[in-house]
Amino acid sequence: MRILSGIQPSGSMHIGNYLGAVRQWVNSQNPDAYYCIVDLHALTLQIEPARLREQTVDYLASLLAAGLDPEVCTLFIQSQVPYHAQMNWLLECVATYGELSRMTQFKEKASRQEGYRVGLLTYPVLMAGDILLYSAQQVPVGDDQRQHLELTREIAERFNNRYGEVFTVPVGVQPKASARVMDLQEPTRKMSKSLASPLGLIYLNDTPQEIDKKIKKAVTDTDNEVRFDWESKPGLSNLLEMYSSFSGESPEVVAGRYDRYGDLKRDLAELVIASLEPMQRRYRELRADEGALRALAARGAEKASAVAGSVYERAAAAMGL
Ligand code: ATP
Ligand code: LTN
Repeated sequence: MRILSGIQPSGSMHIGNYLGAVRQWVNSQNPDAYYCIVDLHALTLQIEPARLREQTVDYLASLLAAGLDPEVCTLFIQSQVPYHAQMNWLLECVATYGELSRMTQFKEKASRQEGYRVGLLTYPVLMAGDILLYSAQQVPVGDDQRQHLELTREIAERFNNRYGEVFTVPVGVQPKASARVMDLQEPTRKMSKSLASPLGLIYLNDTPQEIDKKIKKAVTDTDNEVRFDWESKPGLSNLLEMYSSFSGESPEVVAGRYDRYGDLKRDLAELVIASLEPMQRRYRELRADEGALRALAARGAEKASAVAGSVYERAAAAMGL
């Protein structure tokens, strides 16, 4: 199964990224799976160059620590495969201004700043290129990327109709649980790197004390009945679903074991701490050898380029270049 997905090296990786996307990557990795750290996407918002460089390596270590195996799949850095930027231009001449300006994520992010970059608007086109360059059949992503996936399909079909069959039309794949992990402080908003509220996110590298504190302070409601119900109990349901994602039980079964929010929070904190601990240990070992991480990314980019290059050439030729 040909798979491609990407993650932005902005901020630090959080459990929304892990449960919504990266854990699916690990479970579906195979010799035909390509995973990239999308550093070009990270330029759409303000980021210090030195931080971007550093975080890109952090992400390599985090993805390996989470369980990606470079002997099985291909892991690479987007900017090291120049076809992504080239394909972006071809597809900007296929996508329309109207459809890009209707993207929810664009409207949200643009409304929060003055003088936003053109890249913030065209970002889904770059993403479509990421996917189409690898003829991906499946794209494992969190729920927030559904709309961008739909647009990718639309662009692929339009291109194929206009210029001939070049692209595979991909489908987005969401996990059964935790496709949308909510912010612990504002449980009606998704946990997000770019809108980080200090206590709202659990990072994969948080200390046990930080995890404990954030879960204990998570916003719930006041009626004190432990019930899985997103409509009337978003904060509590978010915690139950998180529990269920780490333990493998259904959220209803977890809810049935508790009478008090405090007990659930205590056990959830313990479960999250224990689940992240082995990854944190591996992360520290891997991050210590930056040379090895960079060498691995270079090998990944070489493998990725061979695949992306041939699709790019076909797309360019089909358009008359
Ligand atoms: P931002 O919110 O600033 O756009 P992000 O936290 O969404 O950033 P990305 O690198 O853009 O991070 O996303 C990587 C993957 O993680 C994507 O597949 C995305 O759908 C998924 N993801 C992000 N946030 C969540 C979340 N709260 N719950 C589930 N999946 C998520
Ligand atoms: N837009 C995504 C990140 C992303 C991506 C991709 C995901 C960039 N390119 C290709 C899947 C496939 C996001 O913001 N989460």
